[in-house]
Amino acid sequence: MIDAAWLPARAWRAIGSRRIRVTGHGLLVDTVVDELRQACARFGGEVVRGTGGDPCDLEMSLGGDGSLGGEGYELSGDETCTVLRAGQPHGLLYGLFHLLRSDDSPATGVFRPAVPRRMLDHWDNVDVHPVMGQVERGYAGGSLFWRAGEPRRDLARVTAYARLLAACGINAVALNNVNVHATEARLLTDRLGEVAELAGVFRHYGIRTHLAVSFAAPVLHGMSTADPLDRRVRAWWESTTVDVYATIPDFGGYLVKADSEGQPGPFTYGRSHADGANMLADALARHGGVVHWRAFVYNHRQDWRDRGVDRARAAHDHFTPHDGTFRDNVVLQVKHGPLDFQAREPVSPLIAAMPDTRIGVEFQVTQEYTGQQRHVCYLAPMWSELLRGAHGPAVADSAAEFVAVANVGDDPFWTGHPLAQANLYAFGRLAWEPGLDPAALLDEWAGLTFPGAPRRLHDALHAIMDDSWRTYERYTAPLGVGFMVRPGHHYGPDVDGYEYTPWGTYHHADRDGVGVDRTVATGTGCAGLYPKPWAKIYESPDECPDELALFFHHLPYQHVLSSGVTVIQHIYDTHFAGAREAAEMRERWAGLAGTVPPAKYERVRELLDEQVRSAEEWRDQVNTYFFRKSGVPDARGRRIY
Ligand code: GCV
Repeated sequence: MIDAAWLPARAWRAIGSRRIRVTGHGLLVDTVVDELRQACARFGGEVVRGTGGDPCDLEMSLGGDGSLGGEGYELSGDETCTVLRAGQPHGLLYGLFHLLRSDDSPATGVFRPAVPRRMLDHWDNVDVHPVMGQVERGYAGGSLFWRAGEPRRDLARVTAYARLLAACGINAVALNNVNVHATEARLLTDRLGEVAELAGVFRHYGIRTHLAVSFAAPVLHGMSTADPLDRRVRAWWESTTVDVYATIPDFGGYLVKADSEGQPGPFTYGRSHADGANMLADALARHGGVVHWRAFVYNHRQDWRDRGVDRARAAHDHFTPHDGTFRDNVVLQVKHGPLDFQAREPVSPLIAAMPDTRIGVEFQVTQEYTGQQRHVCYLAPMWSELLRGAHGPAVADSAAEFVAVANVGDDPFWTGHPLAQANLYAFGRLAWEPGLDPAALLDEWAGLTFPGAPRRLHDALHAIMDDSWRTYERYTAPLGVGFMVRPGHHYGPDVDGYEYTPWGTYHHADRDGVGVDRTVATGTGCAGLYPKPWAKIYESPDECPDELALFFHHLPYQHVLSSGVTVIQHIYDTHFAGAREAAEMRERWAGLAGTVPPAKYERVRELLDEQVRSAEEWRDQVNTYFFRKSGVPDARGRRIY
């Protein structure tokens, strides 16, 4: 059984009961017609093709002067007839899903995506990796694409997935893990047929397929070097790329993690990231392909005692010297924060610092550091803050495209935690329109996922999910300092877990204070990498937003935050509050029996038990740690173990 997620049959009632005319031709027009025919077969409507004949309630056509662009569409009409017009078939597909999520009276106007590419990266392995499993940082079972080294033969699930992605606006996928092991490297060559098959499925929903490749691919295929300036290496990439396009004419391009966490890269040959990315870009250019070159580059063999080295600066320091030197078909893919997808980080200083480079901003829908799809953690409010620039430069102002690490697998509910589906949906929708309101998106997702559900279900979902990211933040690492997770798998608390390791992720707590001094005056200087006014704001402990206080400053426990509470009291208060809120979520959910399908209800119920347990564990470990370090008792006299 494949869960219909946000495309259940019932959601099509309003569309499927109409008389609909579709004009235009092409693969995606056929997809639209198929969708409509299935809906009409169920709800009594009718689809006619071509012009002429009796009037219809819904008219869908291609045409116009090109102003709608490749994916835009226009909705107009009156009570008797809705008119959907698109310049290209993609627009008809997106217009159709717009109608599906609107109630009876869709907003009229012109709709276009904010960015041309809205992409999901899958960290799927072909073989089961001994430590990372089938999907690296996957919390929803196995891969949709491979199982124990073999391609999955039944692609019905991939078809259903492609349809879900199109319905939220995604138009590109990378199939495999950016950590490219030997077997995955063959996807580019003798296992390319597997990629072609998957690309064939995604194509029907307007989604282009990309592949993560190893920078050392030429070496893995028998050459003596992968030097990007070596003529023979360039020729290898060119001819390999010709073969790729002969097999998959609409192939999207290559995704590369180079010189990062042990992956090979141009540094081996004394070359720069620009040399490496541009070589691949040259091989792809004449086919219309792009390189996504990841900026997640830092020293993971740090001496923890060396306070001058700062992982949060690393991507900025590596890449800004290359601004303006990347080819036009290179997208520099930058994680939204300078560390690694923590529940709270400032915006990466790199994002606004490369005006002459195409920046793709990477989010993490898979909940590696936000509860691993065992905790409810609706991430749209976090992404929305980053996009709008609530506490730093607005990501939406600098991003040329949006990418996210996917959270799906072969789990019956796609995402392990059924409510984590909302994160995938919301990412797609925010990538299309970054200004969307997270609470409105939750309504949209819930309206589609639970059509006809009573108001009290919607109210409860808001009560449980709207603030769930802040709840998670409250019971985990405080005030933007990050990490404090168990090394390796990253689930659950371990305050000093990464403190004396080479990974560069520290909180520097001692008996007097906590936090990382990233000021220009006395610290690593990271605060100074931001544009005005943020550099000045972050530099000052009094002006720095409380949320980021310990990211930028090492503060005494008795420092008073702008909220009026001391750092130590903030730690106690938020941890008690966060654990209590998790328990309240569980109570809310308990009242919903009978309003959602029993299997979903039960799965969420079980996971909320784990969330409450884990939140209490976080509360106790963090509070105890800081009580012991600081010796300062809780001002409200609560019990700290
Ligand atoms: C795919 C973090 C994760 C790794 C991941 C890496 C990356 O370090 O823990 O699993 O590797 O980010 O984004 O490349």
